[in-house]
Amino acid sequence: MLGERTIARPARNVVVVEATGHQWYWTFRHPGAAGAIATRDVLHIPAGRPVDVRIASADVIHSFWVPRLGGKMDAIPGLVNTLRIEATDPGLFEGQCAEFCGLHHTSNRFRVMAHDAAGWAAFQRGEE
Ligand SMILES: [Cu+2]
Repeated sequence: MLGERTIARPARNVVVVEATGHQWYWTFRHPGAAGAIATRDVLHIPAGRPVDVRIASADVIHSFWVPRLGGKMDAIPGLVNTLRIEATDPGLFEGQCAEFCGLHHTSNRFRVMAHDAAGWAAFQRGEE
């Protein structure tokens, strides 16, 4: 790990998740009731709470971008960059890699599922 940068400010009730870019998919890790929950190409978050996404890369430079949830942040090998996002309401949001990362860059997409409180609790119990 070369270092760590963040643009996020401290907040109450913040949820921390991890996103890792790959050629050509994304993996995510979330806090679960019985340990971390790993997914591929779908990031799960609670709606109405700030979420710090700790963004890394497994290979080349990618960029994590969910247009409807705000800014984008580079995924750089050896570095963890933190981007704070928040979904006002539950729903499904499209995300994509915003940095050319090779042959299948344009299909390096993912989705963000923002759950209501009950849905987030169920996800954390491994029920969905
Ligand atoms: Cu890309």
